[in-house]
Amino acid sequence: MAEQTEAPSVQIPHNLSQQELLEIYHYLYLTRALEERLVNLFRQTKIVGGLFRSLGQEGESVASAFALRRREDGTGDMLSPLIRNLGSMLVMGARPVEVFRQYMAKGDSPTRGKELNIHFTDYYRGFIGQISPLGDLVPVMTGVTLTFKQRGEDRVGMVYIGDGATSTGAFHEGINFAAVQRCPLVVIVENNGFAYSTPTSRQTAAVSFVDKAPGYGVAGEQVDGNDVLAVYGAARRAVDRARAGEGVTLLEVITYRRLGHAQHDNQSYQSAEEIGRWAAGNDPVNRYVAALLENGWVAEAELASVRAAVDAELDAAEAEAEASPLPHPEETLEGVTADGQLRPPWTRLSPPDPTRA
Ligand SMILES: Cc1ncc(C[n+]2csc(CCOP(=O)(O)OP(=O)(O)O)c2C)c(N)n1
Ligand SMILES: [Mg+2]
Repeated sequence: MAEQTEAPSVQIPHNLSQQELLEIYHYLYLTRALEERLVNLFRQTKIVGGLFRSLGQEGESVASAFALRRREDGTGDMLSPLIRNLGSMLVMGARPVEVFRQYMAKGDSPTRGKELNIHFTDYYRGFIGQISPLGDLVPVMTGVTLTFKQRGEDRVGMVYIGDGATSTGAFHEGINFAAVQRCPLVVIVENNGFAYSTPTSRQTAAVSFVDKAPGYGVAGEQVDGNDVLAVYGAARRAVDRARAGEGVTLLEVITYRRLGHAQHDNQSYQSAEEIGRWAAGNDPVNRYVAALLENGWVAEAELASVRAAVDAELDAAEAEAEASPLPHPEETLEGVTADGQLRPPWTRLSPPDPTRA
């Protein structure tokens, strides 16, 4: 039994309940623990392709997605995550076993071994998996939210974009059109200091990304991305604005990429001192836990029972995914085209006739 907490002297912000605070903690811990297990699998060469971590950014992913209306029947809000938004996917209902299977390219993974990591989509749970060309999901989510508006559906979209990806034409076209159409869209610019090895200062001459909001005629807000409750509050305001028909918000979250671009990147271009500073005093999970305990909003025993439940869930999910079969080779071309018919490889100008091979 979890011990009873005393009535808190400081009010929990943003109308969150104690239960919701624990739910947020569940997703934060789940994201970090799941990624740590993925690192072990990567080192055992059980992961196919790269491994991208969100260490230090779990807070903004989880807290922003938590502001959305989450349903599993295709009537809720919708988000489009990036490679570092595992936390957002989990909040929307992605299951750890699916993530393990994806990373291990198993035959029963959501994309049946055809896509990597967290690149998968579920319209019912409300996530549209990212594609590699950066920035392109902004116009896609503009289209999605324009559809919500035209159909009169009470739904909101959220799209994440890195500091680096704001330099693409797609970002500009997408946010501009969404602004003009007053789409119910929240654009989250994750300013984590780097785009691969390029620092943010070489990405834009603007002092900050939120300064771009007035240029597009949209609402703008900047928030400390490692303050979980502040991110939730800002995302909540942006989502409420969108739902009220007040159009787009550009929300800049300030955070820091504490690891390299992916596991293969030794981040030699980042200063060890700077990484250490963010790790020691500015870890989003530690800061969140400190706020919960200092204000008496939850008890340590309740956090411990969340961790125990997540660890057990991950043990089961990992074992299940390890036991999953690899894809059958003959499935390689199945589900690749919409009509299900096999087409010659588009990369060849004069495709060979397979019946004569
Ligand atoms: C249009 C395009 N250009 C380049 C790349 C290669 N690329 C993949 S991730 C990345 C860095 C992205 O940085 P940022 O947008 O800041 O996101 P972060 O990795 O920091 O989360 C680059 C250059 C790409 N996928 N798409
Ligand atoms: Mg970046």
